[in-house]
Formats: sequence, structure tokens, C-alpha cells
Amino acid sequence: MLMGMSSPRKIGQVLSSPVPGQEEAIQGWIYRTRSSGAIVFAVVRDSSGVIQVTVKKGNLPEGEFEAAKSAPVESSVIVIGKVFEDKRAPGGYELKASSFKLVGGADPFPITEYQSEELLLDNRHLWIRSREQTAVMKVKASVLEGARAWLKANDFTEVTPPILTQNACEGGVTLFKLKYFDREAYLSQSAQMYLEALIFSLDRVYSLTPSFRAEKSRTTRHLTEYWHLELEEAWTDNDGNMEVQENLVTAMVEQVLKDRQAELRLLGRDPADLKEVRPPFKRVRYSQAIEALKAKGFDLAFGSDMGAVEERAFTAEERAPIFVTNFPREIKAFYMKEDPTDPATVKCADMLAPEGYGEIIGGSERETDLGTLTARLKAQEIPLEAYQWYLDLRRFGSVPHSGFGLGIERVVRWICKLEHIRDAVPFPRTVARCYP
Ligand code: NSS
Repeated sequence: MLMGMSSPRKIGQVLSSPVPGQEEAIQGWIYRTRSSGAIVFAVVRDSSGVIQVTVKKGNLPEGEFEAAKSAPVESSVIVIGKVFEDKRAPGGYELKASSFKLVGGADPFPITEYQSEELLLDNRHLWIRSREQTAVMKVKASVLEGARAWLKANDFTEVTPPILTQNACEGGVTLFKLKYFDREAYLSQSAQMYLEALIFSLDRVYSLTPSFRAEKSRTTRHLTEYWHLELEEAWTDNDGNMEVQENLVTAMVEQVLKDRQAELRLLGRDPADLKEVRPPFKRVRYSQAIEALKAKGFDLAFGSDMGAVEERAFTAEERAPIFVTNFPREIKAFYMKEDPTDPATVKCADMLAPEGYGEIIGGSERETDLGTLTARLKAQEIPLEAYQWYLDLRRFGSVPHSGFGLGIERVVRWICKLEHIRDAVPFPRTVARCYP
């Protein structure tokens, strides 16, 4: 609250319990404005909604009327006025202003109704004020809130791994390299190896950090910087870990359905679409997925990777996420444990979001045997020096354990039904863009 003001209320509060004739103070930004002669209609927004303010000459000091008349969109204002019903106004009520104070004026706003995607991205710092972007950010906050509440209730401890690292957890191709004094280091692709070290004291851990991937390809599901929720648990195999994943994702969706139905609707996502998201999720082996895709006309064989196109086709008809397990060892990371019942494959699972959205989680049981792990690193030509500390974890009380990484923006993209992942983050970082 600003000094000397009678306590302002959120626009959403005013509209949800309107008392005709009652005086209210609001503070916000002009969303739309038009005037005709002695009357100005300004739609004002704040974080909770929009309301129409009617400013009539004679009802307030002349200077304030003139200010209201000439204030451009995105000017910030404090308004006092009485509540009146008006069926044509958004929300069904308006404020008739008795005071209209301009706090910060505005230059002509660079974003008008029809704008190119590029212009919106150049003006991202202003475009994030839009109702769509605001809705996405609220949904994202609920996704994180639902995740943290579930993780706390299930005894996972949040930890803070480093971002500067000398390990390439997910391979050399997508590493952002940097000079670390006289050495080379990278921006973290994954906290996994550090989380693996932390289970020996904390059993069940998770972290929420930015991860970095120097992805050169322009796709609708890759960012170069994204928010990564990673989890690791001791004494758990891949099946137990998949149960954690499906329960966690369900908790995220439930939190959104509890608090953000209006935002989902504004984004064009019918909340009813998400009702089928409840455990257990379907489980399909990679080999079965390949057969199903071959039947759809894809030219694939055991050992082919499943990319965005295959995942889209595979999940198009689904209404809840689906697990694909037992990928071939050759196309998966060095740390995944071989499945003794099917040695060409590893004990892993990707969780694919429905309706064509595709991968949102990559997880696995971890190789615990020192000799096997060393051999896998050598086979993938990974220099062992930087991994000695990691191999120590197998030398001192090695324990069965599993974990996964979930891309927060991938989940938000699916839940909000967004075309492009960049709209799931306020300031997207992609191969083409690091500004603003
Ligand atoms: O590469 S992953 O599949 N797996 C890992 O990084 C493991 N080391 C995680 C772990 O077990 N702790 O990435 C995990 C998820 C993946 O399923 C996506 O949802 C997301 O991270 N991901 C991305 N999101 C946005 N942009 C990009 N470029 C991206 N890459 C992965």
C-alpha cells in the first residue's frame, strides 16, 4: 500500500464480492481506454483481473479528468470510485471514479493487437504483462506449488546442487562450455550426479535448478535454459521410481485444477481434458512402441531413437501421460542400469505427455557396479578423470537407487496447451534469442 491511501483492494476481490454503492480504491495499469467528450472509459488491470472505470467530467477535479482523458495504455493509476452494476462491463461491474491519480505515464505502447511473433519476443519484457502470459505464469507457480507440497509430504528433502560443473551428465554435444579461471567448465545439464551423492546422507532428495543445453535445433520443445526438477531416491528400483513420477505429476495437475481453472480456460485449455490424469499411467516397452509406430507407417527398427515426430504420433490419442520403458542400452546414457531380464535394454522410463506433447520426464535406475560403470564410461569414450568422485559413490556403500529429471516448461506447455515451449517461460532462451 502507498502512504496516505485508504486500503486498496485487488480488482478480483472487488469483482468477486461487489457491493453496489460502496467506495473502493484500486491500483493498476490501463489496459484499454476510450473517451467521448466528457466521459472516459478506462479498463484497468492488476494481477487479479480487469475492471472498467468510468471517469466523468465534473465528478472529480478537472486536472484528474484531463489526466484520465490523455493517459495512454499501460499508464499506472490509482483510482477511487463507487461500485455500480454494468452488464456490458467485463465482470459485470464498474467503478465510477471520484479520484483518478496518474502514477506513471506511458510512451506509445509498442505492442498493438496484431503483432508478429518476433516483435512480441523483442518486447518480451512488456508482453509478459499480457493476460495470456500472466495466466501461464500463474499455472506454472501452481505446478511448482503442487510438486513441492507432494515432495514434502513424501519425505523428499530439497537440496541445492551446483550449476558450474566439470561433468557432462548428458553428453558433450549440448554442453555450454566456459572458461573457469585456467580450466574448462560447463553450465550444468543436470544435477543428477550431485543428487546421487546426496542420497547417501538424505535418502530421498530433489532439486529445482536451471539446466542448460546448447541445443542448436529450433523446435517447439527445446530451450537452451530450462527449469529442471530432478529427484533421486535410495533403495528404489525403476518401478518404484515410476510410481513416484506418476504421483508427482498427478499432484501438479491437481494443484492446477484446484487453483487455476480460469487461467486454463483463458488459454484455451478445457480443464476437463486433464481429468484423466491419475495413476497408474500406462506402461509400454520401447520394443512395443516401435512396433506400434511401424504399424502407423514409420520406418523404424530396434535401436532407432524416438524423436519429437515419433512421440507426437505415439501419444496423439492419449489423454493421460504414458511411460515408455526399456530403451536399448546403446541409445541411452552411461549411468542407466542394464535390465538383467532383457540385457539389450536398460531399466529406464521416459514419461510422455498426451495429445502429442511427448517427453516430459527422463528417468532410470542407476548402474551401481563400479566395474560395469567404468566400462560404460570407457565404451562411450568419456574421460574418466572428471568422474573419479562419481565412481567413489560406488566404492563407499553403493546402494540400489533411481531418479529422474522433469522439464518444468515441458509440463507447463502440455497443461496450458501451448504451441511453443518458449511461452512457458517469461524470458525464453533459445538458439536464436538471449534478449531481453
Ligand atoms: O536429458 S534428460 O532426458 N535426462 C536427464 O537430464 C537426467 N540426467 C535427469 C535425471 O535423471 N536426474 O532430461 C530430463 C528432462 C526431459 O525429459 C525434458 O522434460 C527436459 O528435461 N529437457 C528439456 N526441456 C526443455 N528444453 C530442453 N532443451 C530440454 N532438454 C531436456
